[in-house]
Amino acid sequence: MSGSASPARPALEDRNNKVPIMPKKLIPSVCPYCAVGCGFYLAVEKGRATGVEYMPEHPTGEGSLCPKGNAVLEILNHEERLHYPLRRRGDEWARISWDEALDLVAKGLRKALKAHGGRSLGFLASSRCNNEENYAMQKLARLIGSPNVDNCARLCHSPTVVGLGGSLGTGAMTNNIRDLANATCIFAIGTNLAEAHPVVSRWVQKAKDKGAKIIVADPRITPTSWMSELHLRLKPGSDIELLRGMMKVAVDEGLIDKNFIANRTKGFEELLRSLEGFTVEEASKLTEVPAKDIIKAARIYAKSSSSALLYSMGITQHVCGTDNVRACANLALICGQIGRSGAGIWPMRGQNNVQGTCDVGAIAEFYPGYKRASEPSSLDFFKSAWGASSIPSGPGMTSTEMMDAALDGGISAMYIIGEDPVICDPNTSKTRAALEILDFLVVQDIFLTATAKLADIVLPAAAWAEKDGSYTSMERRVQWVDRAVNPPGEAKEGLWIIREIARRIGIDFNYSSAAEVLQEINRNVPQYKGATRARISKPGGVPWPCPSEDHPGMEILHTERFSTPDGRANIFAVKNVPPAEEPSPEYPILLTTGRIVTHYNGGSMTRRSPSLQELEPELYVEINPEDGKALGIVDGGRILVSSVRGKTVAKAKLTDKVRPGVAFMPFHYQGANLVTSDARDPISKIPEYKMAACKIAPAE
Ligand SMILES: Nc1nc2c(c(=O)[nH]1)N[C@H]1C(S)=C(S)[C@@H](COP(=O)(O)OP(=O)(O)OC[C@H]3O[C@@H](n4cnc5c(=O)[nH]c(N)nc54)[C@H](O)[C@@H]3O)O[C@H]1N2
Ligand SMILES: Nc1nc2c(c(=O)[nH]1)N[C@H]1C(S)=C(S)[C@@H](COP(=O)(O)OP(=O)(O)OC[C@H]3O[C@@H](n4cnc5c(=O)[nH]c(N)nc54)[C@H](O)[C@@H]3O)O[C@H]1N2
Ligand code: SF4
Ligand SMILES: [Mo]
Repeated sequence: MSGSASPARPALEDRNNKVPIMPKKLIPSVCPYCAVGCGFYLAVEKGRATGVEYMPEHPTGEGSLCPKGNAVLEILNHEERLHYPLRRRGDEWARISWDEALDLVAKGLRKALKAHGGRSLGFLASSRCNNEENYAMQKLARLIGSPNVDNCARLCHSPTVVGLGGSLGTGAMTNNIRDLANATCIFAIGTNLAEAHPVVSRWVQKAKDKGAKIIVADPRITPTSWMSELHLRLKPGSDIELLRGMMKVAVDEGLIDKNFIANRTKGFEELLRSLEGFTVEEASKLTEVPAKDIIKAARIYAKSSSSALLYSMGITQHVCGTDNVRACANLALICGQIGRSGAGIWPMRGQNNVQGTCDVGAIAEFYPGYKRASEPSSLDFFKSAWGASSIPSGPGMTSTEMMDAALDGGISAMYIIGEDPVICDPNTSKTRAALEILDFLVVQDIFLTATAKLADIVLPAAAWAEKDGSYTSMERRVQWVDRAVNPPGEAKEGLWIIREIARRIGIDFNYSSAAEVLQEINRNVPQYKGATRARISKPGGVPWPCPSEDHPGMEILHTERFSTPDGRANIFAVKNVPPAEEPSPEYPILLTTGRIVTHYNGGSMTRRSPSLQELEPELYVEINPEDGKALGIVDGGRILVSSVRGKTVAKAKLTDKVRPGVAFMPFHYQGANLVTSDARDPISKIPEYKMAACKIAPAE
């Protein structure tokens, strides 16, 4: 394999062996946290990672890293990393050998298979792991006969995959991150990029410095809204009304792009009909945003020469998440703000490899390359590609549906890689009960997470810098990372583990390296055809679609035609759906959850990272001082937050950043999701993390 920066190293086959010990060396790497995909160098001395050095030539980060990226070594070298396979007996853990562990896993999965068939098995792939591991994982699931393979995109951008995919033909970011600097208006709705994607805010700032207008739609005051000149502080869950109000203004004031609508879209007439009789005043009443601000936002967005629309969890994590996404697409389409430099839709994706995990088919609705799991032609293609006599048709169960199915007996065994549903799924009591009732659970992680603690077998995995493989960032950039150091103890590369389990179940996975799996991805995922290892090893890699080895990869999508079958974008006339849960006299506060800059998701890594943990050590809830006064809550006091599902203790932070009647809680700590709602969007099956009715009282 050519093009790699590091010396020839042994393949998976004989990987008991180690990376040779060399004097200090800088090895290119990619941040293992979020989907911005910043690059840096790992300084490796005597086989140990000793420093992080900046990579100014990286096209996205240009050398910058946020606090999490800067602190990666605190977790890579952490003393609590899993070192050995573990077997649980009651509350006791016993260290076992790899042979024993792999035999037990194969036995557990085979037993479920024999008793209840392939469809009784559930697989959670990991958006924290590389494309090669995820490709192997979904292939294993499907070769066993289970269509039930999913990943954490279910909890964040499944509405993008199905909603934006339906509108534009491709459910991915239309432009790249650098291109934000070319926008003259940036409309960020339901996304707090200054905290969740800090390095992206550099590009927003560059646009702003050149005079771009920044509009933020978020119920809360956030570091992102501080960057804006217009903050639409809408009522949570009213985005469709806001977007309809803006579209109504654009239509009435003749700000729409008639040529674009006529030549490149369909469905506009129906949208027009759905706006008949709707007024900005009504939108204002429903959203609690002043009518003049809705009008101002619409004018700026529609008139600007190139407007970027950015969105994420404030849009997707609702029972109407898919329709919210479609409404965002509608606004961009009728204003012709898509398919050009600076104009497009930027879904701000979450995990370092959530884009790639979906691309390579570790998702319930799709085989690799977004081939529909329900289409016979997809099955024919992969039967032939994999030399399989039968593979299951889908869609399989989503991760959220697997938990329900575990409770009613439809799923009896699960294999979870790099996900922590006990902390991250909504309604923790239910999740916990679902995982506890399984006949067999195996968890593969780098730490002993709350989820791993429920497993029968825990498998210690290598972290990103300890294995080879590729990661696809939110801007569709496929980037290769070489193994820089050895995993701790007996921890193994995920691909090796999956391969050995497959072999013990009688599936002949004979991959000798991640590079070999990438070659199979190049063959079977059309978007990745030219994304060969040599090409994606340079800083910044190559963006997909990359249809051939001499193609540079596409930075901007939909310039001439959309990727729908007829080349036209679909405008869907959508109407708002009320949240599943509204405040009531007993539960009068609307609780919304989300992120803070210092912590990351379930916190298995950042809460072990001393420099990050000391900044925000414990679970807190932001409450408006007016509510605080009425409820007898003081700033810094202990409070009890409860919903119909459960309760948790936290610290109160009294602040005007949230409006009266609304409270905000970061979910990075044990306990937050005891309270949240598991109501789901019927189309994408995403949970409504952003809306739960709760009551708050002093803890004593
Ligand atoms: N520091 C940090 N960075 C991360 C992560 C992390 O845990 N920590 N996680 C990564 C992952 S997996 C993801 S998916 C991304 C997510 O990144 P974001 O989507 O930016 O994160 P959130 O904080 O969940 O939600 C964004 C905003 O939506 C607002 N919001 C809530 N309800 C509504 C509503 O009804 N309408 C509107 N318009 N806005 C609303 C919230 O107030 C919040 O400010 O971040 C990634 N980056
Ligand atoms: N209340 C509330 N809850 C939410 C959200 C919200 O906004 N509010 N957001 C949701 C969203 S958007 C998401 S994406 C989910 C995230 O849900 P999860 O994906 O479950 O969250 P993470 O904490 O990122 O879990 C990833 C796990 O992978 C492990 N890991 C890291 N690197 C590796 C590796 O190389 N190999 C292996 N095997 N394991 C590894 C980590 O230790 C960690 O345990 O949370 C969701 N939960
Ligand atoms: S912005 Fe994301 S990818 Fe970049 S350093 Fe921070 S966490 Fe890592
Ligand atoms: Mo996410």
